Amino acid sequence: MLTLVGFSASNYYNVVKLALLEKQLPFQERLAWVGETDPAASPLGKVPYLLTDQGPISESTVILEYLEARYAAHPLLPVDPYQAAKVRELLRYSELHLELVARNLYPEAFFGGQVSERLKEKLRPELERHIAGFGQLARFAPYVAGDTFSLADCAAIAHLPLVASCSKIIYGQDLLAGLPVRDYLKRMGERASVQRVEADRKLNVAAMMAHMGGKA
Ligand SMILES: N[C@@H](CCC(=O)N[C@@H](CS)C(=O)NCC(=O)O)C(=O)O
Repeated sequence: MLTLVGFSASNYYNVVKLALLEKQLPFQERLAWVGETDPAASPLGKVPYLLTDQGPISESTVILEYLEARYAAHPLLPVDPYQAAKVRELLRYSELHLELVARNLYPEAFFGGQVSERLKEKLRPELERHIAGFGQLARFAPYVAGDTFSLADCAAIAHLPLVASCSKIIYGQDLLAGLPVRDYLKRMGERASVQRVEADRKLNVAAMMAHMGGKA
């Protein structure tokens, strides 16, 4: 049995959870907050990680690749190598060029901290440029990479809402508003997998705030 370790408020955790649900794989979840992870499984203390019958794997995209290679049913990557590369490209853009840049703003946007004005000013044009690049590649027709649900959707569904809401909070403007992201996310919200992840996320955000409050 596969075990996904981490917490449901984590967008990276949810990328993998969406893939597990979409592939209809049996799995269990084990709650581990940051600071409670197993260093043998995730040396940098990050979530998620996956426990498999052969051992643990950390890093969400590596876990996705493992699941695709190991479990052929309900594929989330096209067979054609070029089309598969285009899916991976979009996945990489949403993770590396959108989420990881926006993540610098999360302390102020979501956790009551502060980010310097200098950093905010530096990040805005970077985010705008990266969003334009992402927009050039994304299809939203109806899925982010085209006509088939793919790994790129697992990433987009988990990451794009955070990029949108944090840019709105920090800059007073949803920097993704020029792309059809809202309609896309609404469409994706009709899927059972997304509904489960979203319900679990909401419950876990409340638990996470209580957990963090307890630590302060
Ligand atoms: N590159 C990692 C990123 C995972 C990540 O940053 N997870 C966050 C929670 S959303 C975390 O564990 N943060 C704690 C830390 O970085 O120490 C992946 O794709 O799995």
